[in-house]
Amino acid sequence: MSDDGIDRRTFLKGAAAIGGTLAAANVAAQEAKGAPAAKEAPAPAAKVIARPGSDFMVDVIKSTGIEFIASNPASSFRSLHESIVNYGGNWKPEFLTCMHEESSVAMAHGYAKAAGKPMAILAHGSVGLQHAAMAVYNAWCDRVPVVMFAGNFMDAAQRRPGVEWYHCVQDPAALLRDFVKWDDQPASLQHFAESTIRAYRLATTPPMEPVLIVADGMLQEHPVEDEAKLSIPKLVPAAAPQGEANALRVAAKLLAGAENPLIIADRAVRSQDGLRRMVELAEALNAPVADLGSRMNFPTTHYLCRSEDRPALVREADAILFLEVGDPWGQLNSISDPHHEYRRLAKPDVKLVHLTLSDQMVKANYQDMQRFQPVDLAIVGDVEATLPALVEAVKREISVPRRAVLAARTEQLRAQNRAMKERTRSLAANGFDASPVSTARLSAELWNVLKAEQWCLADSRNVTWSQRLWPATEHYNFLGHSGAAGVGQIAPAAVGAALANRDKGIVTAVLQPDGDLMYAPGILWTAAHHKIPILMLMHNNRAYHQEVMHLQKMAGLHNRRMDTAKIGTAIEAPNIDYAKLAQSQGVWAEGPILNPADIGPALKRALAVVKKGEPALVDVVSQGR
Ligand SMILES: Cc1ncc(C[n+]2csc(CCOP(=O)(O)OP(=O)(O)O)c2C)c(N)n1
Ligand SMILES: [Mg+2]
Repeated sequence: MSDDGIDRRTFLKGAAAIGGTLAAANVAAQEAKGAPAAKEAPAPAAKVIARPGSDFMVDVIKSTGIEFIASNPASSFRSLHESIVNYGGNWKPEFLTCMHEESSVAMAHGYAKAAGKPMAILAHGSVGLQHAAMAVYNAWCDRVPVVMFAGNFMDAAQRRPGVEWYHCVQDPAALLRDFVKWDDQPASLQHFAESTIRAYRLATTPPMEPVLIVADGMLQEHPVEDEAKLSIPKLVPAAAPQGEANALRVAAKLLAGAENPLIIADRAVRSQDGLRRMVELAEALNAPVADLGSRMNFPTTHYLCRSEDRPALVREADAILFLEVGDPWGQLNSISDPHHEYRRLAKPDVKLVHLTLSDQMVKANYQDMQRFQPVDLAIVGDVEATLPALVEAVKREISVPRRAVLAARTEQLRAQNRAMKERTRSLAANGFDASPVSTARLSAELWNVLKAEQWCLADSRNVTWSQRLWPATEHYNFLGHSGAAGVGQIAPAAVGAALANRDKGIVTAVLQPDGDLMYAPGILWTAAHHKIPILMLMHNNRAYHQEVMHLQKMAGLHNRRMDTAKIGTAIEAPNIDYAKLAQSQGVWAEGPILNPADIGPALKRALAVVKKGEPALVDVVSQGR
């Protein structure tokens, strides 16, 4: 520990000459929240730095309004860490202890989708970012903002010998550069201020993406030299890019004149207003909507919601409007697996319009751009920002007689919607009382306890029944999925979402796959420690089930035995006791449950815990997917 080490704050109590008022205000705010009062001052250190650069960094971070900073602690940012908790009063941002850097970033991923604004993470520039990488990639593919800071000592002459060298890196961001929107390694405090504000604005301007700022260790630990010369630029959010007016007019004409128009939405909507505009657009055209589910794009209660009929609708369509669809080619074609046979679903002459920002965010190495799909009209624009003008353009194109023609479709569309729901309900009824428990039963039991609440389901891809069957009308109901299907994201992202929803009275739940939780189960401790009320219902199929299916498929292809498909894919012998895993980390938990009749009562008890503001887990031994 260096001389000016960990105790300087309490020693200086009240004497922090510069910025003292802000510090005092923050401490007062923290004490008002019930935080413990400062302990007795220890003996003074030999040399004191009253205003380290990291205090100024905290001022910069505070100026963005970021409320939380998730981190696994590390010496490359020890000064910044100390400034956050003492100078900043551990309040906006509040330090969240994570047990893995992947958890920090995935938490921030879920938080951003639920909060509609980013939070920060803090990591070692070397080993920390290496751990964080997959979660950053998930956020990148999901177009979600995360503001990342990394510690590093750039000046080799100042590094402590030994471990600090292993933990320093010439260019920390190199590791992530293929999947962050921007990064910088500032050389001065003023540079840090400007780059942090720039990074925040870039991250939150659609297409939203993660950004990384390196906080140099010497800049953090050295005193601020000339405070009067430092300034923090004002953060002004940029207006999102809107599709060009003429192009919207052409699109509107094409859609209004189509006999079988279809809207396919993916990462389209992020607010209730956006959801309302989607309904206006669909109703104006009386066109069915297939929601691919990366966001909550359309109310599932609306008769035009036809997500499950998508292949049939694609086959019939003479015009398709893609709204920020990650994989348009994949909507029009299918490839059989494992034989790789290509089949075109759509008509050869279907007219295609794509409103998207995807062309603005392409890099060469990672292939999240998907197969190239030519379209008749490509419009560069953010869907949410463009919807009002698009709705107006569509309404202008529809004459009174045309409106009557479109209205005549309603009865058939309603009947098709009812038939779709009926099919899904009867599929869900299969094996409803089975043990291990069916995924449809898991979803139904969860709905039973959530239906009286304002609710959010943090992941809606691993088990799809909820999105297919639950009546959802609010933009916060379904948060979509990880983006890149990098496993290990669901649990921490759900905890991040629950943190964002905590003060809004929204109950956050997750159907939690076992394999996903076991990547970094310490997220349970983070939820308990920080009192984050997540309702976790384990989808414990005791397997990496998707991989079981892949092995079976390969065995079928090779005409070989299938009973070996469990080797390397089953998570049994021994079975993991998830209730104990959770309890050992301070989380209320029950299970393992085998009888489906026991799920409902356990979930009721769990909900009571969650409504008290704490996490709860119910472990159910369940079927594949
Ligand atoms: C980081 C990472 N490693 C491996 C995979 C391959 N993979 C895809 S699905 C899956 C199984 C996940 O198991 P679980 O979370 O329990 O979900 P289940 O398939 O059982 O529903 C794995 C390992 C991946 N997608 N990401
Ligand atoms: Mg599993």
